Amino acid sequence: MSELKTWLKSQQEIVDRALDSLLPSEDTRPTTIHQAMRYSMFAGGKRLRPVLCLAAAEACSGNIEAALFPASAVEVMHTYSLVHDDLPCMDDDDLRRGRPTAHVVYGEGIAVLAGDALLTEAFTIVAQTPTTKRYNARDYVLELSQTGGSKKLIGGQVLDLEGEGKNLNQEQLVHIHEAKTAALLCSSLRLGGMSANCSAEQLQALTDFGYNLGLAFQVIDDILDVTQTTEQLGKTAGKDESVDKSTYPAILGLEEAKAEAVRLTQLALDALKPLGEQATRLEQIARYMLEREY
Ligand code: GRG
Repeated sequence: MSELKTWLKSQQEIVDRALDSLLPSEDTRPTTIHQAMRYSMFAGGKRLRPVLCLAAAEACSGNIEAALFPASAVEVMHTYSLVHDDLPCMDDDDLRRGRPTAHVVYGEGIAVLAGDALLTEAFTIVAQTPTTKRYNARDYVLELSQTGGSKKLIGGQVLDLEGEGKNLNQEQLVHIHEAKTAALLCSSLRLGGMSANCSAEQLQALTDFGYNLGLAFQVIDDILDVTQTTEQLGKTAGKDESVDKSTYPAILGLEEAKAEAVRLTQLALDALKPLGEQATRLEQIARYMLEREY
């Protein structure tokens, strides 16, 4: 596992360098907006989506230089969604990744605009992905815009807002997570594959892997929320204890939620079979995500 951690760190550094060169510098006028964009971009995120994008390109015999455009674009879109999600009119969070959120530091107006600018920038970046025999800029932009739109990321946020304070059932919860979490993970993988001129069969494998991995990621995130909170409180975790009503542990209980994470991860791993040995990194990442500390 430590070899994987070293590899992940090296990929994160490569992605950070690409983001640094692709985004407007802090002294580009008007400087406030560019500083706010960079404040949120370089705040210590795990870079999971870009790393998946690069690993998908590798699984389809692609090269990292081409894949760095979609890898950066998905992280920029992800960051926009976090900046807007934290706003007072949404989740109203003061902290993100252990630091004050963008609206706390720069004010609400600049935070809204920084999110808007990041979203726009994501398309500028993804459109620069080199053309392959099968895919071109139109395909890359369509892929990202469908995922960012009202049926996926934004639609998921709408369902989340409308579900606040309600007891959602598992089907409703899955629907939100498909849109809010799985869609962008899926597109990260698909864009990596597309930048590597993947075949239709490879693209389908990456799609199925991304969908199941995205749902597993969310189940694991919900579990960690419970176990880490109860750990902090010095308690033993149990069903429905100190958890939001609309999470997997709240609906299924902690043990069932863990079993669901294992089941979804296995579905993701099964989906990789058509990609053969070249998908080893993707397989390792999926297993590693499941082993995140409970
Ligand atoms: C369009 C405003 C708007 C929102 C779209 C994606 C989203 C909906 C909201 C972001 C908040 C959120 C909790 C999304 C669920 C996905 C998730 C667990 C995000 C956190 O991703 P990590 O863990 O974060 O990869 P880091 O900080 O590592 O980048």
